[in-house]
Amino acid sequence: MRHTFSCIDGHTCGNPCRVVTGGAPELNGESLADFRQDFLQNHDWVRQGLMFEPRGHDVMSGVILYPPKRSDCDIGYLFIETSGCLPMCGHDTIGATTYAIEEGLVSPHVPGKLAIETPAGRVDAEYSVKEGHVEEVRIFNVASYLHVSDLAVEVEGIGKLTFDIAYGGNFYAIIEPQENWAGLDAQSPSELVGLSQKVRKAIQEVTEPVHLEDPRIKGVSHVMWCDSPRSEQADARNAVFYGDKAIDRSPCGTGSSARMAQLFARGTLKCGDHFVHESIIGTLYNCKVESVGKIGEILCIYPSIGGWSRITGHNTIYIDDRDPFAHGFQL
Ligand code: PYC
Repeated sequence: MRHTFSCIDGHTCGNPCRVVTGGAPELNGESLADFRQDFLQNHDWVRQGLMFEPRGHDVMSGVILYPPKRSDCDIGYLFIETSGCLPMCGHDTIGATTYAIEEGLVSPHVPGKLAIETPAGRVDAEYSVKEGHVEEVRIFNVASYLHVSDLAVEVEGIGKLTFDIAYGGNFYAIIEPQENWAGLDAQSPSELVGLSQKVRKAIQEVTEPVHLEDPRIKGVSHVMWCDSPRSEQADARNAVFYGDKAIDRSPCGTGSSARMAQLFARGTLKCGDHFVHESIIGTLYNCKVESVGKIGEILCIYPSIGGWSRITGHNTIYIDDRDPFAHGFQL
């Protein structure tokens, strides 16, 4: 049997975004968070086939569009990438919103605004259109907070590394330049991948953060390496490691949210402050601490992230059961 998936391919500030508009499985549950569980348990071959080689690659990432389960949302996004299904993904939300609007796949209740159900909760987007194309998207992300600060791990071949953990839709280990890590320019991107694999494993062995409200969201999946900016427009630069071998080419939406939550908790950022984050390839997100709240006793921020995305093509992808690599492979 041959399974056919209609996809729109593109990239957000350099990072790939494959949006699946047709062929996706029907899912069970009362929310996109339930859909994520059903998909992972019963349909994960779809993700593997669309994300892994030979149809995808190590950095591939995307979204499957679903009608929302929440009555206050216009559309639902299920995130797929090489490591699994993220609760939330910033660059994919900017991408899927751009493509869904440009291709007329959704009718927002309020023009210029899209209410999105994600597995991590409701995310809102505002977009501007010029000559039929979406110029920019600003996403209003889920509550983001510092989980813990000043943890340390001993990493073989590197020594002691200190880090904070913050949540911005995924849990991030946030590592700043220090005695045993000189910063982003001290190694090549492929060396950074190798370093990140070791560091994330060491961190996962010592701690497993669990989301304050949804215990299905847990564990440090991403490592954010921080540095000072190269661009005069930026406040900071980062490289986010995700999956097994990926460094985000965009400035990372959920990572920027986590970083702002950390800087807010430290007193470096205040409510209303802007924060421009630069990626490893020099693309920028214009972020802001929109408001402040509490989850239980924990102080959180509501960040927004502004960025752009462009369609690179339409892609009809086949997964043929006779293909020995129907479900892809990873080296
Ligand atoms: O933009 O949130 C993001 C993201 C997560 C992983 C790659 N990009």
